Amino acid sequence: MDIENRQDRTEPVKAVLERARSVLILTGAGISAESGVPTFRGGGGAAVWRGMPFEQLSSAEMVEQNLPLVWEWFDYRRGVVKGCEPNAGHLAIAEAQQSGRFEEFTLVTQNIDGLHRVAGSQDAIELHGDIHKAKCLSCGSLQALDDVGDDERPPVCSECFDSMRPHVVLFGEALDEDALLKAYERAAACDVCIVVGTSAQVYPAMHVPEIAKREGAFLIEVNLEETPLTPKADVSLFGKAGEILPLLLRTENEDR
Ligand code: BV8
Ligand code: ZN
Repeated sequence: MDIENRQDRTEPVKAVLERARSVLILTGAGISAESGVPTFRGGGGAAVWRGMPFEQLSSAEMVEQNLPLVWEWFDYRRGVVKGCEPNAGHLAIAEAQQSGRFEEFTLVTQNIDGLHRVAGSQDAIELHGDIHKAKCLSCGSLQALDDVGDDERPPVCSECFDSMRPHVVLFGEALDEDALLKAYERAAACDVCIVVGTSAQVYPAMHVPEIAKREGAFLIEVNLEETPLTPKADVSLFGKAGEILPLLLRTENEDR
């Protein structure tokens, strides 16, 4: 089926959602774009900083080579996020979870901006960490960055006094096992998997929709453009997440 026919097929897709018992939503940077958070690969602006590509700045070796620069990079990114509010896409996902209309509702995000939490989503699986937290290099204890303040970089762990790093999974680093396994389990069990605003290039996060599809889920993609996931999706809804998700996730009788 060519792309044109897929566009704006929200109605039939809503019918599939009406029958769903378990829904899993995977989000990427695109869901925060309308909140003003730059994306990585769609020319959104975060791709290069101080002449370095973000993959190099956000890499495991950079933590060893130049932890102060890694802090500068994430403090800069946190500053950008601080001025951003959740958009209608984040809110539609939080409302769908709160509505209780699905027996099982799982939100998995690749984003580290915390906007799903601000929008009211509970228990989101943050596969790539949280830009608002610091993690100790030695004992692994986590601390909210608002508590450690901006004066000391790198922050000092209150438990063991070693240096702390951003609590973010960098390229070349393993994801949290438990978080990943939980995401895989929920993906294998879901009836509908909705993938929103991701260029579908980063692994192992992109195993999540692949597992869902393999185990029989109806796969819906919401993006501005085609991605490597498009050929695997049952439906791709092309457009802005902030416009499509409220249409897709809100039921008729919800007063809007
Ligand atoms: C690991 C935190 C091993 C940091 C991130 C070759 C092949 C396959 C894999 C690899 C490979 N070479 C290397 C790898 C592994 C690598 C990887 O997948 N690389 C890719 C790029 C090829 N993966 C890793 O390194 C992972 N670790 O493999 O470790 C290991 C195992 C055991 C022990 C030790 C080691 C770690 C990956 C996590 C890296 N950290 N983020 C930070 O934020 O700085 S990933 C980073 O990319 C972000 O988290 C981001 O979320 C993620 C994915 O990007 P997207 O979210 O998709 O964003 P993007 O800008 O790309 O796309 C935005 C999309 O939105 C676009 O499609 C656009 O059209 C759309 N959009 C825009 N506006 C809207 C919209 N859609 C709807 N509405 C809109 N308004
Ligand atoms: Zn410590």
